Amino acid sequence: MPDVGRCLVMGVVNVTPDSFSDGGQWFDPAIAVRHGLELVEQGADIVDVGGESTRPGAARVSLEEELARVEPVIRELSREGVTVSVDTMRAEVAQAAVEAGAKLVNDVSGGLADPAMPRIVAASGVPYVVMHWRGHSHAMDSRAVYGDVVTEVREELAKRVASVLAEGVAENQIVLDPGLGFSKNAEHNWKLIAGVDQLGELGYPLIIGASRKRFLGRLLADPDGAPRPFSQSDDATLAVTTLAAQAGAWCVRVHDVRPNADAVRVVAAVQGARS
Ligand code: PMM
Repeated sequence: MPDVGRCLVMGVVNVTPDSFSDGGQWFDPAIAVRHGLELVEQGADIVDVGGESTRPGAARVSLEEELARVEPVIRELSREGVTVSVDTMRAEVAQAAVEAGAKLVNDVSGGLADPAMPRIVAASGVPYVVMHWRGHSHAMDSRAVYGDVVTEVREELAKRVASVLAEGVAENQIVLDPGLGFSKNAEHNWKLIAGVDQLGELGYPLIIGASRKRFLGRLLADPDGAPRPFSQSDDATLAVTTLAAQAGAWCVRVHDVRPNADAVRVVAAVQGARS
């Protein structure tokens, strides 16, 4: 992974007809590749390519469909020299993606959806994002029940770490993610953002994905309570990026790259000025 002495920016390319905020926009492989290259021009360090929507309530796509969506895009972006990550819960997709040039596996299920995933990632040697997850899209909202969300997410992530290490993943491959919006309501998400430093105490790099999620739209609801549309929550995403970078996050996963890339550079400049 690029080591640039600041929080990294991961730009999102969802090659899906139905993703959370950008579903359908980059569904054509050539358009997805062009968008990935644009994100790099705008300052993305990593381009995250996904072929399965994880929005609440989404149905799963077949393995064949997911592969057909992501593989050509990953191959072409990698050929262009882009550092690509693959957003998948399937070991076979992760394997094909790494063979096509992906340099990171981003598994929103943290190895829970496909038991073969940790071994495949261990063999590949690439960094592995282990996200906090309590179940597939159809079930995730009903599992958003916590006493102390930061403590529980931290404990559940620690268990996932122990499990993937036992499967052969190396310590230095692991990146953790609290999984904002995945089996979490707005209050949980805010607590987790406030608790980034506590999650960092687990000793692994952290990635934070707040971009265009429902909790931002709810915070910014109009006086009648109608949530702000996703497309108008990018300034709020930027605020989360700034806070996360300041708190020591390793990477932020965002849709609107340029302002976030600017923000992490501002944070790095201020931190540099302090030391
Ligand atoms: N969120 C989404 C998809 N993949 N990966 C990681 N590591 N962290 C996240 O928070 C995350 C993710 C859902 O957002 P999208 O549908 O807008 O891509």
